[in-house]
Amino acid sequence: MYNINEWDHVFKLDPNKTITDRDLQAVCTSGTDAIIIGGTDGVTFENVTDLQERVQRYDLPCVLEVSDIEAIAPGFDKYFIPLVLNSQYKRWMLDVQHQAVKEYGDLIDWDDMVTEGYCVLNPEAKVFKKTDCTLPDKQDVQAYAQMAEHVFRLPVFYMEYSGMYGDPERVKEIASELKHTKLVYGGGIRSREQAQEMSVYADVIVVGNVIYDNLEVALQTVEAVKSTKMKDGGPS
Ligand code: 1GP
Repeated sequence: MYNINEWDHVFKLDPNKTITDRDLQAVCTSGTDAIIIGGTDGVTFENVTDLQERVQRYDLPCVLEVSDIEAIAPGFDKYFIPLVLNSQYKRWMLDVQHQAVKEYGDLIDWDDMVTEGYCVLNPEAKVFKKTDCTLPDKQDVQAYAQMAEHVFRLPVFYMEYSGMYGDPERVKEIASELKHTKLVYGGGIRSREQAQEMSVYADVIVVGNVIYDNLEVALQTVEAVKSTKMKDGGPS
C-alpha cells in the first residue's frame, strides 16, 4: 500500500505533540493506510526523526509532510510537498520549495515526492495565518481545483479545514470537478459519522487532532471510512 491512489484513510501525527507508545501502537495498527508526520508549529529535525523512528516500527507507509526546511529528514516512504494555492504570497507556493530543492535536490528521489495543491479553508487555522492565506469563495475553490488538475497536473488537491469540520456540499462539488487529481479532505473529524460523510466524496480522509483528544473516536474513523468506501465499490 505504498501507492497513495490506494489510500482511503490516513492519520496525521503532529511531531510537536506527545503520544504514548501504547496510543501510537493503536494508531499504527488500526488499519489506516498511512501515517503522515506533519504540523505547523514547533516542527524540528529532532521531534520529526524521533516520531519517524517510532512509527517505522510498524508495517505501514510513513510520510513526511514538509513544512520546515530545517526538519527534512531522510528515510521516509513519501514526502508530501504542499503548495499553498490560496496564499497571497508566492513564497508559500514556490519560494520555500525552491529553496529546499536548491539545498537537497541532488539527494531527492523524485519518485517519492507527492506535490499537494493545498487550499486552506479555515481562517482560524494556524496554517492559514502562517502562510498568509485569503479565504476563497466557492468559485475560487473550484478554480483552484481546476488549476491543480489541469494547469499544474498535481497528484493531490487537499481541502484543508484543519481544526474545523468543513462543508460536505463543497467537498462534493470539488469531488465532481476532479478526475485525475486525488481529493484529500482534512479537518475537524471528531466522529465516525463525519468520517463517513466526507469519505463519500473525498478520495482520502485525514484525521489529526482527535487522536490526541479522543483516541477511541479516532480509531473508529478507520472502519467508518473503509466501510463507506466498500459500499462505494472498493478503493477509488
Ligand atoms: C490537519 O487536515 C489535517 O492538517 C487534519 O485536521 O487535525 O482537524 O483533524 P484535524
